[in-house]
Amino acid sequence: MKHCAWLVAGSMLVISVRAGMTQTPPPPAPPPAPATSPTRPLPTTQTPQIDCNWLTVDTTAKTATFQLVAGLTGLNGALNFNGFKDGGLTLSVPLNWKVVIAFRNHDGVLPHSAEIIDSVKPMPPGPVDAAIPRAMTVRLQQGLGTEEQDTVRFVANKAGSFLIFCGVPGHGLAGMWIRFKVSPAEKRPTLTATASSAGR
Ligand SMILES: [Cu+2]
Repeated sequence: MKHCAWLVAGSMLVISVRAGMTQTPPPPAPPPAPATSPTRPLPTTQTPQIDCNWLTVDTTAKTATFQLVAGLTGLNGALNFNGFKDGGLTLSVPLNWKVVIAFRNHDGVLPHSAEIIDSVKPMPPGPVDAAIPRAMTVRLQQGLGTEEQDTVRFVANKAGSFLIFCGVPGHGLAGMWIRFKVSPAEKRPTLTATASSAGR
């Protein structure tokens, strides 16, 4: 699994790995020769890629800032967060870190929202109480319109496995959720692609 090389202590440096979010036709020329530097294996499927700019870590302030983009791609009728659906992306943070979720709705059609909820079955049909105080955008049910933003700030003061869930009715059920973990064992936040579970 690919891991982003998130910053080193105290600095706000973020190492960017450009990911192939757009699907362009293959070039007519043959594929280039392998690079001379060590490379990551090429993805063999059309799985979405993590952009390391999405997560910024400040180890001094113990703050994780996550750019959460609703409808980033057309995947799942744009019912996705950062191009992932059905738990395919997991943000993990150490217990008691501060979390800033910079939410933006990039969907040109539908409104979206986001909240951290308990991992419950079945998936709720609409907004429920947030699992962690203040871990929710405004207008959970109505959603935020195209390119509207909301910044959510909370302290990850509860260890466990949660969901980042769109509260607009039906969206979570349709797969518009990713995972959020709060771990007492982890030393720094991470963002990883995880197995999605559409039929969980
Ligand atoms: Cu939504």
